[in-house]
Amino acid sequence: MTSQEYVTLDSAEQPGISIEELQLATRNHGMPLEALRYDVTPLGLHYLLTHFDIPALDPATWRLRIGGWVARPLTLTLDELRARPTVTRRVTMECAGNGRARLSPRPVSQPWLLEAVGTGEWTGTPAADVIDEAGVTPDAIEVVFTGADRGVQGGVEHAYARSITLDELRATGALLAWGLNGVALPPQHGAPVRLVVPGWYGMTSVKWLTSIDLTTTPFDGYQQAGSYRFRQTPDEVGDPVTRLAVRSLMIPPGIPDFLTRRRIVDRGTHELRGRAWAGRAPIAAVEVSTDGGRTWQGADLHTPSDPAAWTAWRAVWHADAPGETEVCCRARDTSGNAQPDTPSWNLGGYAVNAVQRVAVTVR
Ligand SMILES: Nc1nc2c(c(=O)[nH]1)N[C@H]1C(S)=C(S)[C@@H](COP(=O)(O)O)O[C@H]1N2
Ligand SMILES: [Mo]
Repeated sequence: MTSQEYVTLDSAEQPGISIEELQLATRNHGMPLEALRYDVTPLGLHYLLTHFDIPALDPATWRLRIGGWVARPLTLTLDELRARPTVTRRVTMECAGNGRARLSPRPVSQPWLLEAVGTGEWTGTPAADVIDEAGVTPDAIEVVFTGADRGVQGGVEHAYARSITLDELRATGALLAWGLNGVALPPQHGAPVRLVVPGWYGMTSVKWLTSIDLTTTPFDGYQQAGSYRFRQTPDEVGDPVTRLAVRSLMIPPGIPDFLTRRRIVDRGTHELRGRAWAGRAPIAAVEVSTDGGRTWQGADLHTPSDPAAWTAWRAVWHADAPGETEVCCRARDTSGNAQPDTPSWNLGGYAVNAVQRVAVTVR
């Protein structure tokens, strides 16, 4: 069954959020959209997604093992890793499930509305260089990154692990990161060391790294083969979820109503501001609509501080007519990928990047 329907949360047909979903939502917070004002998301405002429990790793005894199809398996301490060439990059990270909570039927998982995004200033060393030091053997095609956190999902007990092909790993400039926004990685973001893969959905950026293994066959762990695939039915194999779909979000204008979050703005001229990002090509354009999507105007773009970081945009809104309206934004990238008006449904609720719509009362 496929439903393309997109409902709002106050619709009578939308079944309520379950206690299980609430349990996940209180553990995994989003970035309040007013924090789109910061190019680098302040610590504590970056979204969080942790499948199991945050593990306790002692930086003094922590080791990173690099093995599998390598010529010289390595075991590195944190000090040895930190002594390597250091890179700091601004990377926009987004959870693949961002936007799934408004799908109907709603995929039961972390019920993200739109806030599962943030931009960190990540400090680390290129993952490909460490792997090259271990010596990639000719048959190796993939790199499996394993975290210290364990749990059961889909009936399978496993440590959180994801793979990426060697070619993609090199192309993205992925980092083994020990720093975030100038401080040591906080526990919730993967201390002491995590992977950060620019341009890819967050699930690839494995936290609490313990091992890196080169393989000659595609990885079939739960988080790779059982999850993060575009499927309409559970028995399909489905294409894997990979790079970030193009998306723009705005700082909700005016002031909110506490419970409904409906916005209230005074008649007059307002600046609409937000950010846009895409994992396949740079942002080419952002447009805003202040009449619910009937007419659109171009926004001014600001060149991103890093190719992997979001693009700031702004537009002017002359809010002349009192009453109810919807303010919307949409982006497209230089390859012509654009945000759809309505999302396409998939079983996991991945890459749901439809146009953002914010209900506003002009008074
Ligand atoms: N070890 C481990 N790594 C993980 C996860 C996890 O649960 N365990 N969650 C992934 C997912 S789905 C996302 S979206 C990002 C979130 O990173 P953050 O919590 O630092 O924002 O981490 C990824 N890395
Ligand atoms: Mo995620």
